Amino acid sequence: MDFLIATSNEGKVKEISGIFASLNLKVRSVYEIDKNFLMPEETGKTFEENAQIKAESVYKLTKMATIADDSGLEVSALSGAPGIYSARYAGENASDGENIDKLLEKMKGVPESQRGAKFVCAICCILPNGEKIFSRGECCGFISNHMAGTKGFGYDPVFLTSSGKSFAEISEQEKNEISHRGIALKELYKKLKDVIY
Ligand code: ITT
Repeated sequence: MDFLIATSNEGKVKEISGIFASLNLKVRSVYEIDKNFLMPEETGKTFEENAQIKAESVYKLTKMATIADDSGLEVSALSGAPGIYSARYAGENASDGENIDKLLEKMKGVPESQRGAKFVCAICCILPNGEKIFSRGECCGFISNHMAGTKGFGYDPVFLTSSGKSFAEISEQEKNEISHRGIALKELYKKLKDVIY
């Protein structure tokens, strides 16, 4: 079965394609079907609600198997912020760099022992018959006080894994093995196996 990915984020397309290829599933971006596709407004209150809104918008248009990812960073010292607002932390249409600058500013002076954070990823998959399958992955780490590395996307340069390296310093494959997205997609695959094979 081929899947459409409902996202405008190239970093997600790359990672999801890589993980799905390793599971022998094929994915394409919705923009291959409709280059003018407009992502819906994310009006949900949870990662799961927003993932469902994105998946439904593509499913309604195509009636094809669709997956959408809503994800973000929850920082303990900031009471879980930026959370579902991670993409727009520094304002609507903020760049990754602007979001990171705001995060590092907010975390100024926070001691190392209190810099814990986790990435969360909720996936909503809709099958051609309309059945919905959800999965979630979380990955714990720390917020650095400076950027390191050039790989990945989003907050990767300031998210430290237990090895002390940032997500932007490790290979995509290494990230996929431990990341919130890798965990959520592997859980989705387990659920899908019962339905499509
Ligand atoms: P779509 O809604 O079109 O999928 P988006 O980038 O707006 O794209 P989200 O609304 O899910 O996606 O926002 C996710 C935010 O969390 C965004 O700022 C990402 O940069 C960040 N994020 C999510 N996963 C990440 C990861 O693996 N590494 C770094 N940042 C990540």
